[in-house]
Amino acid sequence: MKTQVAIIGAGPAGLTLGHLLHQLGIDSVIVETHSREYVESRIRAGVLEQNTVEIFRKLGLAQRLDSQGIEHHGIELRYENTNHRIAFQELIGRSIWVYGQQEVVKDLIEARVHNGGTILFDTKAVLIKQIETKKPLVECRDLTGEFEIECEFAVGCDGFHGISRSLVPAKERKEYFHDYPFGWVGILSEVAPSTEELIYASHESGFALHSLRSSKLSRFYLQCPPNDDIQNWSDNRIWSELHLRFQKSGWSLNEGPIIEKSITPMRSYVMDPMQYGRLFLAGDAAHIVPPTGAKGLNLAVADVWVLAHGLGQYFEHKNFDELAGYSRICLDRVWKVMHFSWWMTQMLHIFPDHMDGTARKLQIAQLNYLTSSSSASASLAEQYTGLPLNIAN
Ligand code: RFL
Ligand code: PHB
Repeated sequence: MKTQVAIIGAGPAGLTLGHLLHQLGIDSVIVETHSREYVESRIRAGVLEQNTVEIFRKLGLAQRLDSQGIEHHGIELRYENTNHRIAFQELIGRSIWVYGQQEVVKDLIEARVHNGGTILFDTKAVLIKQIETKKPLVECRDLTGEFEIECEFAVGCDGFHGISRSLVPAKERKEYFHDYPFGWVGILSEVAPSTEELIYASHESGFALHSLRSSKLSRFYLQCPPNDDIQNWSDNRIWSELHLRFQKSGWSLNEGPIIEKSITPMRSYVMDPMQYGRLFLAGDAAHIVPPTGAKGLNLAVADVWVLAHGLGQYFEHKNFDELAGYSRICLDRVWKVMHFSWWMTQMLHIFPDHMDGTARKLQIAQLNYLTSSSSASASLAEQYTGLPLNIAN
């Protein structure tokens, strides 16, 4: 098999890249180790930045997003039994959209199939060879056996547990790991949301987040100890912690059947550079951030936006300059987003060494400043709704 760009992974990064390249007339093949059903049902992100929505609209991929996604003009910060709204539209004139990652993935796959683009499901990339040459080879395995994809560029969009990153020689890369001393219990419940906007709650018992997927489906997260077991979280315990952490007089939380629950570790990772030879990395394959800033999917889309532009320049004008700047341009954004995600996380969670009381007082002071200063609120709004997208710097 032969193509211009071989893409490993049919998550948001790989699928969006496939569409961006298609629009530029560049041929690509996407290989995905799981089945279509599996990738379409994986419950993950829920918040899209305005930039991400605009890219999907430009690609003609936003019909369902525009009819079923919910535009939000702000978020609520809740602490000490009080609600404080950060009004994105009033502060900076921008919004976010609540639309589940699996819906994004469904839309992108459907449009790819409709455009006649190739996605090989149930096909694992086992090795990418010759990345230092002009003809990389992706070695794949499916149910029938092994085969190779000959390409001009290989792009690792294979997530945090993929193979691509490890193919960059250790001496050529620097890695930045951070583990946070807690995780998140995430649940999906068949119940009408008790709020119109997302609520980020900081409580002495730990962080909690009220998100949603539709008028009938609510999504919640609760801070839990690191390496906790989901067996420790009965439905009763989950609801009682949610009531406690969101408590505010005059407000009540609707309960309903819990249809999914799992635990996510909280950590961050960055690999620098995000390219080696003719192998490029995008999305979670190159970096992950704690989900408190709702940034992972959006960062993946921002990466491939830059990459597609560089590949466009290369295939149209044989100009390698933009591709050569890929890593530098992306990492500038990645570190700003890492900082935002860390900042939201440290402000809202209870850390195990917060026992002396000073750290909590400092958190409350930080929250009081943020919610009373329009400059500080605008800074949060600017980062949450998405920093401008640069394709060159
Ligand atoms: P993905 O989505 O992990 O996709 C990678 C794909 O590659 C496939 N793969 C392979 N295919 C072939 N051969 C191989 N050898 C392969 N190895 C792997 C995998 O099967 C998979 O299909 O990475 P991508 O595309 O970079 O997208 C990243 C996002 O999925 C991720 O950043 C977000 O889900 C993070 N995230 C959030 N991001 C947001 O922007 N907004 C949010 O509100 C938000 N909330 C979240 C989140 C992540 C969470 N968890 C579960 C970590 C909430 C949570 C709880
Ligand atoms: C979600 O709806 O899944 C979600 C929302 C906001 C976050 C993280 C996850 O910060």
